[in-house]
Amino acid sequence: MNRRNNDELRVIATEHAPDDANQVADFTPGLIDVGEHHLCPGCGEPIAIRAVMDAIALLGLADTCIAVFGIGCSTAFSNNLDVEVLQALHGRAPSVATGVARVHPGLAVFTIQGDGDMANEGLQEVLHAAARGENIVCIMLNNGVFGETGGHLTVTTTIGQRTKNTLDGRTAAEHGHPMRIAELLAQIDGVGYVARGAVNDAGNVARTKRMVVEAFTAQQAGLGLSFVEILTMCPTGWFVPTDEAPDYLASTLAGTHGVGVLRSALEPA
Ligand SMILES: Cc1ncc(C[n+]2csc(CCOP(=O)(O)OP(=O)(O)O)c2C)c(N)n1
Ligand code: SF4
Ligand SMILES: [Mg+2]
Repeated sequence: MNRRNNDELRVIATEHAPDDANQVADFTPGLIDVGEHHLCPGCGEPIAIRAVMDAIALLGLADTCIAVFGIGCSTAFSNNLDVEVLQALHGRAPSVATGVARVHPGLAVFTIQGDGDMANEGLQEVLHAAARGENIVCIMLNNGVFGETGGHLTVTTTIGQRTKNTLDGRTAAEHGHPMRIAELLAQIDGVGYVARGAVNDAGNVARTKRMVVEAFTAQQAGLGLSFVEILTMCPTGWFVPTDEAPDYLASTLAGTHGVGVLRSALEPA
């Protein structure tokens, strides 16, 4: 496979981004079969995955990428994607991705995991993959709950956040402190890019897509592990009305897990 260098990828990304954002004809996602899925109305995960797919399409990586999914609500959505997909056991996606990337170093190998999957069930997997500098992109969809199994707390649940087993809100004294996964990974040598986005409004969706483009750009340039955490709405697991979930995300998760680029080995544009 021909690898594109940083500059070529940046040209592709900047040439397409401004116009595409305004063309109604381009609203149909290229790499998502928009047929039925059974995620809840108002769920942020399909929006986040669309941002990932749009970034892949933009960089021309659709035919040379492999997704490795963890276990969570997003897992079923992998059936809607027009890219190659592998399924990992709970928490193990970075290790599966490591194997694929080492056998096929020319591919754009990436993981999609929830916060429970990556940070509770398998935190060591991503930490060690980062320390080894595996040339993969890891995406964590962070809704602060184990959504698929009923909305109980994870290690990213914020102080005061109501979950199925913290009905009066998480307290540090009883349930421990939340962990900031992007900040944790940003300290590790071997990491080429770390950012945290969100999908609770249009501006954040656009920003998140740019982060994913940068993450894959770093991966294509061989800069080591790239990580993008994406804050997503889970109205069902949060027990909030669907239309209140975007604001709830801003007032809970985003207060602890701040949006922005935390580390980048890419040369400034
Ligand atoms: C080894 C193992 N433990 C537990 C489960 C049950 N399980 C399936 S999905 C899930 C929650 C995943 O939560 P998260 O990763 O945050 O994804 P979300 O559903 O919130 O998108 C759990 C605990 C499992 N499938 N395998
Ligand atoms: S439970 Fe939450 S994460 Fe799962 S599909 Fe519903 S809204 Fe999305
Ligand atoms: Mg979750």
